Amino acid sequence: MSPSSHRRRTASLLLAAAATLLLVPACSSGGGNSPSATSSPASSSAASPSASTGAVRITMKNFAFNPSTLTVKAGEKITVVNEDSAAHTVTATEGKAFDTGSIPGGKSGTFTAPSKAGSYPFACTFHPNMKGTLTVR
Ligand SMILES: [Cu+2]
Repeated sequence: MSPSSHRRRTASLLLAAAATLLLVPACSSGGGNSPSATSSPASSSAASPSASTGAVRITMKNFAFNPSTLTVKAGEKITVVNEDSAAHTVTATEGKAFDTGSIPGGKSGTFTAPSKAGSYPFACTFHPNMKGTLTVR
């Protein structure tokens, strides 16, 4: 009767710490103040008038969803970009409403919003503390 299950938990904590260490040196850009003296051009119609498809996007970075809460239209396609080195998923926590499956680090995936209006909590199946909420209207 030895409680050996405790060892497993310690091992996974070590893994998580190692993954965090791997992530740290990734951010090397920045560079402080860039001398952008250009005043924003007035009346720039930069955004294309049509092409609203695929505009909704979730980025995964530093083990978090960004944005973590978002509102989309029913059946809208959502692009998921994984900027971490670890794999992530976007998985509905209730009712299997949607699931991207595993998205490897540096890759992207898509899923389709449910056709029924409501609030859909989601999480990463690998990192359950990565959470968000998708609202369908
Ligand atoms: Cu994850």
